Amino acid sequence: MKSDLKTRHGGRILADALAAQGVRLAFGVPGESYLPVLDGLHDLREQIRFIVCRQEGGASYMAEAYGKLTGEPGVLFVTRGPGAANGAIGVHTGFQDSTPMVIFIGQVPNEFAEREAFQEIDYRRMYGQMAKWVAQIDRVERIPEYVSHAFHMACAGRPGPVVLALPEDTLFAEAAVADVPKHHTVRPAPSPAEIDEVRRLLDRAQRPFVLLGGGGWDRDSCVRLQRWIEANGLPVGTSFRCQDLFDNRSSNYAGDVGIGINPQLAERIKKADVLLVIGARLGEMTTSAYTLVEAPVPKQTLIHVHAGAEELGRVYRPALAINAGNAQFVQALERLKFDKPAWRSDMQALRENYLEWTTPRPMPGELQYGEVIKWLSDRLPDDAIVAGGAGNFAGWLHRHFRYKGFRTQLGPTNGSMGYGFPAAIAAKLAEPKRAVIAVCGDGDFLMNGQELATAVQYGIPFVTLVVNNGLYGTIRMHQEREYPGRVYGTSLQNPDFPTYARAFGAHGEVVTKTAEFAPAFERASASGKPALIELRIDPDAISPATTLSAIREKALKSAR
Ligand SMILES: Cc1ncc(C[n+]2csc(CCOP(=O)(O)OP(=O)(O)O)c2C)c(N)n1
Ligand SMILES: [Mg+2]
Repeated sequence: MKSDLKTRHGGRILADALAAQGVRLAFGVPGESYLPVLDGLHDLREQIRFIVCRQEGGASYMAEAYGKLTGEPGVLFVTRGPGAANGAIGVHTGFQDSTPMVIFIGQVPNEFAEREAFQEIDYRRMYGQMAKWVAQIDRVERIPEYVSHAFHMACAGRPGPVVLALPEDTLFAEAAVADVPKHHTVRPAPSPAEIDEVRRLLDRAQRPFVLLGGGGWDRDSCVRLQRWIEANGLPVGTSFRCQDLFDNRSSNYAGDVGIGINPQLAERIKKADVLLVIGARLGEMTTSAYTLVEAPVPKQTLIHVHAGAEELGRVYRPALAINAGNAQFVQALERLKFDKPAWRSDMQALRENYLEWTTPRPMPGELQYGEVIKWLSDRLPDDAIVAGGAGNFAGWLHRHFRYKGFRTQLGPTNGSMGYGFPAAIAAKLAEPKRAVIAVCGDGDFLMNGQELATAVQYGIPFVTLVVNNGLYGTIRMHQEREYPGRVYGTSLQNPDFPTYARAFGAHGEVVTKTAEFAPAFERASASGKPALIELRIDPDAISPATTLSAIREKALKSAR
């Protein structure tokens, strides 16, 4: 049979393997270490679009965002050593965010291995803690097998990144091998006995709370779960930066359980008798540093549902641990029915509190950033994708934006700066018909501002907001609290952002007053180009809840 197969070089075998896995988009920065792959991708350019980026950090965030948005592995190509080092940020993000990704890295030829040859790194050691699996393909004829294994591994159980290193000789070598069909996504289902136990525990609950989060969700499961939760009158929250798993307009939605959590919601979660957690790991950000749920034995009766068996019992000893995929669990849950008037009245109180908590309050300065977010939340189409990064500017987004459906939010749960802008590029490439906006800080944006060149090169139109306070504001806030008045290393001198955007061929605007925002946004959207709007806010407005001066005063007072 083998004689029927065409001989191909390793790069072409790899490109064909990606096409067989259903890959449509890949991101990367080229290197001489993987020229045969570029040659293979050249042959398949009608099937797979290779998006060439300006820095591997941006490219790796794009691959991560693609994986997060579509549920299919985001594919990244980086060169050895330096490329691998730059690209690590998206891999770390993908790991903590449970995002399926497959990362291909060039490698020195096998004949030079272990000499510390030019740009040589042992990727098994380098990526050991940030990837589900790291391997090196030493034989050209095994490329299809390794790629199939990598795609299975990235999607199975708790999704995550997989790294494959490609020694140069493997790519230049030729072989006649068959392709492998597209991977399956393998996730466990709950047993009938486990679902009976869920019924028993919920049936005696007076103050239950449902918490959704983590990776491995799909649109259908979110819609069905919402229907089930609404029919049964349960209150629900979402874990840190997973706010789009439940329509925030639903009267069952009580808010996000993340940084800067509504204190009343935090209290309510602490006092829940049964906590049904679906898909969330219950990480540090979601548990307010392990205070909402005590480790290792929670006060609440914890029902923890997670697709990764290794996550169950890792921090918390649940009353009931169920190893199941979200879709499989939701399907089984639909068989249960409850009629508890007490749950409904509790839910209504939580909802009223949520509505009050998320109403923007006045902040110092002429530009009311909270009102801008509310305006966007009210005006953008329901399926618009909002990509955010890390920094205090994101606090307004978390609090005042209402996410209306699955994958309308892209954010780094590992708190990694520089994410929003490249994530928005990937989102617009993956979903060209949907509106996309990026919300960035001034520090955050410039970590990957160079990808404006990529957005312009590929003609990707979306609007980016850069919230400029001239500060690494988050760090300044902590600095003023811990060492009041001793400001150091947290001030920024910024470029003129609209001019910077225009230099790349993008549209640029600055907004200094609330009323200027709507017309600026309309102009930016109508430009048909990548567009940047700088929002110049008062640096004292450090969060939706307080000011820098108030933090400093309080810290000084308690020091006296
Ligand atoms: C890659 C990375 N580097 C550093 C940090 C630490 N850090 C967290 S927030 C922050 C400041 C963010 O500044 P900016 O984007 O201007 O947002 P602001 O807090 O001012 O709203 C820093 C430096 C981080 N989270 N990620
Ligand atoms: Mg800032």
